[in-house]
Amino acid sequence: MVEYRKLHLRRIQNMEKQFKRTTVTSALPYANGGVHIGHLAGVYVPADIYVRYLRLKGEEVMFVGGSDEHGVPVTQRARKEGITPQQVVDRYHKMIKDSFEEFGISFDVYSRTTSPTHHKFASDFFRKLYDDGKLIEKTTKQFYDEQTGTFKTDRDIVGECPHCHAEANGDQCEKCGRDLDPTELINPRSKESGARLVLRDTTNWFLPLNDYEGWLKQWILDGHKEWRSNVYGQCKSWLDMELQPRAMTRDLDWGIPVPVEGAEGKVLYVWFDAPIGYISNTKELCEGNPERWGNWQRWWQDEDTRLVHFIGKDNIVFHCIIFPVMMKAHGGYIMPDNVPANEFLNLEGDKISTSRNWAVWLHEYLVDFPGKQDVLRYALTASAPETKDNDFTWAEFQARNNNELVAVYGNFVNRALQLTQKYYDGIVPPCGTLTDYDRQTIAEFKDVKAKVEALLDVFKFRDAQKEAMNLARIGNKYIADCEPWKVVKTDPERVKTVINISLQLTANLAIAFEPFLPFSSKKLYGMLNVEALGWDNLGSTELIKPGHQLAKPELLFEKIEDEAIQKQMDRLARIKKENEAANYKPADVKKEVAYDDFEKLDIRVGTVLSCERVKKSSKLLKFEIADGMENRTILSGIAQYYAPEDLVGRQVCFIANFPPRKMMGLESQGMILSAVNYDGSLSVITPQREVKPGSQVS
Ligand code: B3M
Ligand code: ZN
Repeated sequence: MVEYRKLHLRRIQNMEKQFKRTTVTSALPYANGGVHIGHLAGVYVPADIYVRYLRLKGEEVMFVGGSDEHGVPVTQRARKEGITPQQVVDRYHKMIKDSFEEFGISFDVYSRTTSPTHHKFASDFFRKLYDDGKLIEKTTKQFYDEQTGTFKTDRDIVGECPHCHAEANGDQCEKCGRDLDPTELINPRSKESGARLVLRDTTNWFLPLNDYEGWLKQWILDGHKEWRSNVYGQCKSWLDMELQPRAMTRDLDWGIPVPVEGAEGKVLYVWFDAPIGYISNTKELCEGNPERWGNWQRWWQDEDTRLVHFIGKDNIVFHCIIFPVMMKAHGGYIMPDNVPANEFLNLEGDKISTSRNWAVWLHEYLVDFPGKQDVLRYALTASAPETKDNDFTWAEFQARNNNELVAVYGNFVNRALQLTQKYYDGIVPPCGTLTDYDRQTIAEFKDVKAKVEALLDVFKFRDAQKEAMNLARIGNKYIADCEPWKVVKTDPERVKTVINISLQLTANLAIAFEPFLPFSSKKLYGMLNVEALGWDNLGSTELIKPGHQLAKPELLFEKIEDEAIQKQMDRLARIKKENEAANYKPADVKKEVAYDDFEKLDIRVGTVLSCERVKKSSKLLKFEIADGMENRTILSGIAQYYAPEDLVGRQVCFIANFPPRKMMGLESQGMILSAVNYDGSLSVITPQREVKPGSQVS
């Protein structure tokens, strides 16, 4: 309890100011692919929990989302598929929007940065900075592809890494992990045409971040010490290095045209327009329903509004430094009050990667686990990467479902509802005199509201969800200790009290879990036959009135069987193999040898007369080989890759002039040749046409 009080106090100290409303944004995903569990765990589930929590408390809040539809990743995908960028974003915007809806991510607006409202808004924003002299014009040398007649951005350039000599992108080498500048690459080439690139002069507009350093230091380093340490730390390390002017325009043809005379063929930098998307999407929502939302300025320019950005850690600099400087330079905007960025979620020990398909895609998950949105929400929050990178494993997913949702939450609710059905035909019994134990139990669960709030207020979603689950643990213990199924025979009045308290606890669970597991709470309210209960009721013991008729109980969660998990593991194993095969690079060629040296080896073809496993060895097969002479025995370590009977009658190649060698007490008179596949598996070499046993290989 002490810990929670401390948290709460910290929160209150930070909130010297009382805000009237909250604008919550979550990163706009690039519309060049689907949504995977990494996105959900890192950004959208925590943002949604937070927003649902504020709404439940009756606070005024707007949840803004949308697709980021400009930028190089979109044009790359279009090129790969031979379609236009607009076709790419149309497809993925819909897919992403549908996934969010299905998982209950409750945006008030989900729009897109190709919308006319956004184009105009972002363009005007830029123009104001330009007119006010807040941008600097600079001519720099950029790589140019003479074949396509276009400038290339970092990610559209490949070349040899100057450090490890692997093939690397213009901005980073995946092999050695170093950040690169495209001018460092050896032999820089265009990803699009493969042409060698040349440097050419080009003019762009830069935001002088360095002019805002003092202000940033004061605002963040002095003013926001309460930010998560990963966020604060990243800001500090940026601010400790000297900030540089940063280009806000690009020589590209996909994006919002730069609204300046003579800037034809240039567009706004995607990281300039994307965060403005939060504002233009707000505007779109407000203009669609001004009675409900008021004007957009209320949400972005009113000092009484609190702005919170949910993002992943790779977006920290954009949301804590660049976007705030843009808004500061423009003038009139509020600054983010908090930026609860998460670290990364890995999948089965490996970094999630769209290009390697190493991900669990939401639309695929729903095919395999229909109706189980809350299970994924629960598992992802339980292992949310709040303070460090975390790992999603299917085994843990199954355990979270079976041992927590089913065995704790579901089990308690099911017992409470089933017993009411069995003893009282589903009619809520009255609560009689309380025992000390009842009082103690009630006292325990009365605390939960303060605990969950203290944690949610400081964005500790994992711990907050644990507290909600703890409520179900209290319930399970209570019912198990009270043993109503025994007591019913001796003291039926007592059972009424136990069931009543259990039902009040059940209703409390529906409230406490509502921000986390909205689908399950809805279902539970249905079984309790009540409308959703407000957050303020959390901790109350008078939520379900005696005499109230419950609906028919159903299971809240179902066990997930091993087969379903195995299917997912098989899928990942298949993807891993495909990736290994796709990335296979043959080993370097060995040092040169003279033909004479080759000639010293006597390689021959033989026919397998018999083949069997060597006892006590998992690797060795014993061959009898017809070699045109006296026949010979050869041992070969390929038992993992062949059934012995399949090799009988086949021809193989072997080295005939190795000295005999003892293995496992047997003598081997030569060596059978095999090809080593990319994954280390072996495949014996067979002549393409049958030849006489003993034929030489040359
Ligand atoms: N689309 C990058 C990302 O998805 C970017 C976020 C924009 S938020 C304004 O990681
Ligand atoms: Zn490298």
